[in-house]
Amino acid sequence: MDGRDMEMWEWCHEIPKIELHAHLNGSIRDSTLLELAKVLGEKGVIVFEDVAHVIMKNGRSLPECFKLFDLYHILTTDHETVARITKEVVEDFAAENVVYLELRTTPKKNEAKGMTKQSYMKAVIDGLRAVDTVDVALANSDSSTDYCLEPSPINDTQGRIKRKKIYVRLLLSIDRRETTASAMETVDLAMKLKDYGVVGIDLSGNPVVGECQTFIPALKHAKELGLPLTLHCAEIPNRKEVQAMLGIHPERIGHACFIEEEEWRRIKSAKIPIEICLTSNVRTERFHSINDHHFVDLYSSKHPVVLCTDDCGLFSTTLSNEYYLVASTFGLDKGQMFQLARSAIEFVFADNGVKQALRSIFEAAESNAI
Ligand code: 6MZ
Repeated sequence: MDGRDMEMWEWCHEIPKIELHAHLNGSIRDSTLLELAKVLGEKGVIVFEDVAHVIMKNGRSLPECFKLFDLYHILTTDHETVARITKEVVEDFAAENVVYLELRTTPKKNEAKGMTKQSYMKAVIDGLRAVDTVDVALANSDSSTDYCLEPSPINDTQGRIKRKKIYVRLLLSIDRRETTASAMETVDLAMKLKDYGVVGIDLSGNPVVGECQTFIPALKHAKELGLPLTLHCAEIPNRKEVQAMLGIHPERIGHACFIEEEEWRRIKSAKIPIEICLTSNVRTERFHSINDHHFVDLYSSKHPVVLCTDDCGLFSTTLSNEYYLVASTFGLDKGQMFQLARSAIEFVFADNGVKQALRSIFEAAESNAI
């Protein structure tokens, strides 16, 4: 990296950013995964050396990723660990100046650990409350207004940053492997947890598994309840599924790697924002290189897009890195990059009060950044 690249790299780290597509279990620190694997290795549940090798491997196909998630879920199946990884993931995003994080996770049942979908989510919320290196603005369970656990201002009177602050909201994921009844349970749980910062529903999971008729009823149920939807769409070619998904009018879609012309027309006329996950798509071989990614066409045609990490642990990336990749690959200047980061405010699922707060954060940062 030469001096100019380094300067851009640092700039991408410094600017405020919004993360809208991050899976909790895909965002765990490698060091934490290794530590958890070591404990399970000592208990004889897994063979540590085999697992460590898989965790540290660089570059994975899409099927390998889903095998790895099954392994991650073995490592993270108790309430204490779920709370710990949530806390760490939020702290890591805040450390790179993510000011709003919509974190998604699949509520899980595990009878052996006394875990229900609801107790899993309680552990996630406990993890958010345990964050202490930065201020976390969560939804207040007593009223619809935000509260900050330690309400210190972002800037002191001289405008210097005192303590970082991050708004966090949650999306509950439905895994494509689930039954309709289980998916419905997740939607009902999301409604129940609205006062705790749950703002919508995600559909994710291995795209080669499952049939859309199993999860579509639950997504329609979410829509009827007024919960916004973001769907993993066209990670592999599957026209029938893409059409079914567009039929329920999702508020956002993720990936959109294999979309036919006709469906693009529908997406573009409805202006559905696309969550762009560059590193994830290239690592899982959806595209040969970043240069071939559809980001550039969407950006050029002014279609709403937001840069995201997907699984920053699994793919060894950060949101700052995703911004740097766009600037260095497609030659966007600082003004364009800042505007790209700021435009994501309009696609968040949080309420207008949060959007307004985010607008102020970007406005305050603009004069220093450009
Ligand atoms: C589809 C993905 C994904 O929910 O246990 N997930 N689903 N495509 C992807 N692209 C690579 N990355 C992650 O986080 C892990 C789960 O998120 C979904 C998978 O269902 C995975 O098991 P949580 O916190």
